[in-house]
Amino acid sequence: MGEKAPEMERARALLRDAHSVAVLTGAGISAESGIPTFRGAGGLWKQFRAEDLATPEAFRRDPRLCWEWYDWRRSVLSQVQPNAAHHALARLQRTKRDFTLITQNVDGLHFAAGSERVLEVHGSIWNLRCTGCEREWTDRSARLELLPQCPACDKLARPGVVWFGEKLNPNTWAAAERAASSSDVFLVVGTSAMVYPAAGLAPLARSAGAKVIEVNIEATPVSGLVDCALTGRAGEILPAIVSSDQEYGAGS
Ligand code: BV8
Ligand code: ZN
Repeated sequence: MGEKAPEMERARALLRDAHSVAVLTGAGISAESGIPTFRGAGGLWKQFRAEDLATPEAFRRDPRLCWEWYDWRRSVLSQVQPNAAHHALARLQRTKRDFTLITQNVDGLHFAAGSERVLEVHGSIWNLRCTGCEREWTDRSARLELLPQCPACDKLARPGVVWFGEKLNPNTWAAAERAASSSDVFLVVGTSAMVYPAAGLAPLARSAGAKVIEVNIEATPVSGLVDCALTGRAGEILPAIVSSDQEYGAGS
């Protein structure tokens, strides 16, 4: 750990002593599971960027191209596992009375690692939603029959995610804001902190009095406001700062 040791120790102590913890994760926490991040090197698909495809206009213009991207991502995700960072957060949740995991990721890897009640503020790639009757369902098949239709009304189905320009689910977002503003410690892991409103959660937590810890391989727009910036891979840092404390409520 070298020069990181004091900062790591500080982060470990902050997490250990916290009563209520909120965590925000982005694509960087899944990078070590082999999932390319949005803005990193592997973030392209064919010659498209996420911002070009993850929009209602792109879906309206060419639903098949949009679905081919999502179907490819689902097939890649169906072959990967959560990594040590996902598992460390699932462990941390079990040691805290008050813990909320907020993720921008749509990959479902936090659930696969055993985290519970995860707030998926940008939805889930495993959900489909009808463009006609709004019905939503989960389909975990690695490859979909394109173009998928609603089982109830036969209209075209879309990915159950939040696209750029679309509102986040109001209940999920309100829960995320509540968690951020009532946390003692707010942990931000693997996000470029560029996508709003999720990127506003760390400043919100800090203004409400939380200590903010950031884990990232590089500096981000929120690095200037955090109390503890840990530079490095989430898969290495999270297991080191999440002590294998007594599970909360165990033995009581
Ligand atoms: C909304 C789901 C309004 C789909 C996604 C100008 C200024 C401010 C805001 C805007 C603006 N113009 C437009 C907006 C709004 C827009 C926005 O913020 N745009 C950005 C690009 C400027 N936001 C929206 O449109 C949102 N909706 O505002 O609605 C509204 C209100 C009322 C009524 C109608 C509308 C909706 C945003 C949601 C978009 N959907 N995903 C899908 O996945 O297909 S966003 C997408 O980006 C993913 O969810 C992803 O998680 C998210 C954020 O990216 P990151 O997770 O941070 O990933 P990234 O690759 O960027 O960074 C990875 C990080 O990990 C890096 O920092 C890297 O260093 C680090 N890392 C890499 N490896 C590791 C690591 N860290 C640790 N360990 C490692 N090993
Ligand atoms: Zn329908």
